[in-house]
Amino acid sequence: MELTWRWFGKNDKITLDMLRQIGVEGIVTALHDVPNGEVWTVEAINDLKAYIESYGLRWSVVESLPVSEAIKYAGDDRDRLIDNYRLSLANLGKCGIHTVCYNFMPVIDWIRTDLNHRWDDGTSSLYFDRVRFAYFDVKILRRAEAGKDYTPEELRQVDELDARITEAEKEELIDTIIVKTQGFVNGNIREGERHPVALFKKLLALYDGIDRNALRENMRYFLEAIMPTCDEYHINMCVHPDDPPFQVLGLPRIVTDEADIRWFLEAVNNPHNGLTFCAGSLSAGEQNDTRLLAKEFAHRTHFIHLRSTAAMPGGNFIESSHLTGRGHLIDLIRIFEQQNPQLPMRVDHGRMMLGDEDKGYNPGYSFHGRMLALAQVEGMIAVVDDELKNS
Ligand code: DNO
Repeated sequence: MELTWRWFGKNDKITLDMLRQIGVEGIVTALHDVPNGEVWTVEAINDLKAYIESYGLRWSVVESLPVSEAIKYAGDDRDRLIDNYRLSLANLGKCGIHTVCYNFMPVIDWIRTDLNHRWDDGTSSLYFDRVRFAYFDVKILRRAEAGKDYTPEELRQVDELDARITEAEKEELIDTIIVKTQGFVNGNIREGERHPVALFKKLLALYDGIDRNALRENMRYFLEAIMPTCDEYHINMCVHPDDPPFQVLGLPRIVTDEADIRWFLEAVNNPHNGLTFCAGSLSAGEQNDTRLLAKEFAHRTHFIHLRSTAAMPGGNFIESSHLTGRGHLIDLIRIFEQQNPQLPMRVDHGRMMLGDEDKGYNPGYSFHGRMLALAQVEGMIAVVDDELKNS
């Protein structure tokens, strides 16, 4: 595996100098300043690429080239936006960047309810609490159909929480779900947005009447339209699974499990239409066994995210150590090293530890925590490679 690292551009407090020292080979990044839907120019791509290369590193993967909302809900200007997307892909290809990660999640990218869930040892991880999420849905968004999505027991706990939650905690929950986790990856909502709940409701309304089938058709339309460009410029597209991999807020989610993955790979059966194998996202779904998924889909995987989760009672989950949990990273490394040892891999998220807390890093993207995870993963890879050599 190529050891890569998600780096957020020239303003990232974690510098390329630091990354070179800890053994990173490839960079995963995006033109974060270009608004969603606008074309990534050859000049802008080459400028960032040259900067990365000046540190002896390479720009291995784009994460993400965002798919505008209007492409996902089939708005009036989707064809114009798809044309822009194709131009960006062509420009990336001309600059020698051939792996592009994206997602097809409506409105909201990944979801967590707590960014600082403490472990006994004093470190912290990201956490998803189903009752807190239900609280956000039922009591803060007040979504009309929300009651149907939760069990009577969950709704009882929501009421119980309502009796004791403080205004500050409510603000924090809103900030976590809509702003902090989204601002840096999703062009819909920016840090500093003054009315996030109102804006969020408007975005949700764009998907009224769009069910899983409609969203699937919109994904097929998008993929069919971009594949000729991918063929011409040798671009490997790799969709990121939905995180967490289940339906939320009445929105359809269509990259959640084996059947979903098989569907989009077969719907547009072109090797350039592939998957980002995110072990963390997939393992948060109780229906998923990451080892079976990796065996089935390794041949269409273009990019790997190594992270693990531990499922907790009641549908809650925590991002666990990379050595434990339902990600089964050792087994995944065995499968992928045999299938294609060149694949780019980044460790995804890490704990907050040893002073990461006050640096203002994007949630999940700590320095020490990810460095520790990278070292653990490198160790696993070395053992697996040794096994393979001697087998
Ligand atoms: C969060 C990430 C996601 C991912 C995008 C890819 O940490 O895993 O935001 O980058 O969904 O498009």
